[in-house]
Amino acid sequence: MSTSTAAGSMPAKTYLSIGSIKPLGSRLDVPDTGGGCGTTGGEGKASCGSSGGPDDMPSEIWDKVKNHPCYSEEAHHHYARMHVAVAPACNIQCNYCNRKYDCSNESRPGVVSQKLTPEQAVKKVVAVASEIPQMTVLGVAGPGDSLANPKKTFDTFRMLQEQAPDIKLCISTNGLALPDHVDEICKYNVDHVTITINMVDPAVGEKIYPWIFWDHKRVTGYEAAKILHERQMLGLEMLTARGVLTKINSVLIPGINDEHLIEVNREVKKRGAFLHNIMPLISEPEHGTYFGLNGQRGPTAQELKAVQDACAGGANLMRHCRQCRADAVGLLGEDRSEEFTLDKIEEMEVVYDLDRRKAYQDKVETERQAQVAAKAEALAAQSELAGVDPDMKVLVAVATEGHGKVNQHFGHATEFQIFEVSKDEALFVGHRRVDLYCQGGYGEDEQLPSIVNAINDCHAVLVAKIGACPKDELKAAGIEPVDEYAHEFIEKAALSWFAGYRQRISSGDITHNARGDARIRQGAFMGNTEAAA
Ligand code: CLF
Ligand code: SF4
Repeated sequence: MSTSTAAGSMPAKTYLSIGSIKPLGSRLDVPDTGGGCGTTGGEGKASCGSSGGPDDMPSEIWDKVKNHPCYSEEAHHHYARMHVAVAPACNIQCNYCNRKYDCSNESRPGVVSQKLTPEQAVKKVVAVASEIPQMTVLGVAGPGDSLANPKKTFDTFRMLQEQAPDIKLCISTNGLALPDHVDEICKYNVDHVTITINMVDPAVGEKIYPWIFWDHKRVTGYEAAKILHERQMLGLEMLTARGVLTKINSVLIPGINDEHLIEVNREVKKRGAFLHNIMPLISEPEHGTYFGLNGQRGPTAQELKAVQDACAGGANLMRHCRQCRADAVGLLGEDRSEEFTLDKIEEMEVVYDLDRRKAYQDKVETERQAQVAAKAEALAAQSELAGVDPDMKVLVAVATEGHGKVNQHFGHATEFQIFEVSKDEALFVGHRRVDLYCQGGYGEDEQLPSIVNAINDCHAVLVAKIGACPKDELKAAGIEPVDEYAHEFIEKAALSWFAGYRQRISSGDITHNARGDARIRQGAFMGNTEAAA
């Protein structure tokens, strides 16, 4: 691990702390020129890229995003993605990355189980696609940088296109080599490219990147950050000009680029980015990263949300990212990679049946339409109530295992989805990882405080079922456990609960109190543990 003197130096420019960011609801004054929704998505929507539907954007864009779980929040409840770890090398060093772990651009810090050759990767993708018909996207996202390994990345895409033409191709890159590969990206019909952009000012960048490998030599400090910045902007502009959808990932590093990310949002929107995904820094000391070893902390849930909210009105925001492993398989909140090791694939009978995949996806679309209709119905039922602030917004946590429904037992949840509910909207705003409460049939009371910490900013938790003991403890912590909407669509359930909550306030049964902050859990999420199985 390289250590950077630059990372400890004072900034040339000082940015405000997260605490001084504009409050919820304030909007950026962004120019009308340039991309984002203006050229590639729904005009002027704060989050149309991530949560919008066909009415928000041109049909050709909707066709590209409607079943991509990262580019459409709605899709992520129904469709899966997979990554193949064919790109081990990297051409830069980030202070939040340890080479032993997955690329932090796109990954939780957890070792990749198996690095793959392109041939092995294609075999794995076809096997997964035959087992999981809702798997619609293949991404190359590390464990290094996809474009620092261009031959392996593009060989994989070329072979896959021949064998499974219906699967969308996606890459994630730090952007340094991007301008050199735009032609190939277009040649292989890669419709979705993620660029990790943490700064648009090299003075900020030199605190994040100790070095880059450029023009056959190592470049350090301000000069390195300047080159990286210029290449990222050029690559983004080239992709926009060629009609490729781009998503910008930014790692929020408190005290280094927090308020600066608002400027990043503004600049990438100007250059046509479709989505901006602001992710929390993960920096546990045991990961061995420069930041982790030097006490750089990640943001709290409120700090992350404050920056995301301050960017509303700029480039469309993605808030449902799970910071996946470079070999992740499944829906965004789950990881089924263990089911598809090379050994297991050898024993599987693989039948790639395009018609079966299509039939399954048609069923998913029907379910999705029902979800949209249920939300519209619940919104129509909201009304003004005497004595209740019409602008009231609260957060609710939801236990779900997919299909857009409240369909998971409290004790089986390894994450809760967080929705911000008002009388006008039920908006997905994030997720919180938690330790399993139910350990092999009995409740683990020691886990409860950490679960409460993770959803401490929520007024209610919606679950399919919950035992008496956690119910009492949640109530004592001021979080209302709700199981009466089991197996209903999430937004409808959240809005129905909220209508009742407002009714209780209006009738004087309860008083509305603000909630506290919540902790974003650091570290690797390993999917289903033995206890869950
Ligand atoms: Fe993978 Fe990334 Fe493509 Fe998605 S992930 S390469 S765009 S298919 Fe998605 Fe995972 Fe977040 Fe990435 S949830 S880390 S944004
Ligand atoms: Fe690590 Fe990815 Fe940064 Fe490379 S680009 S140093 S692999 S986080």
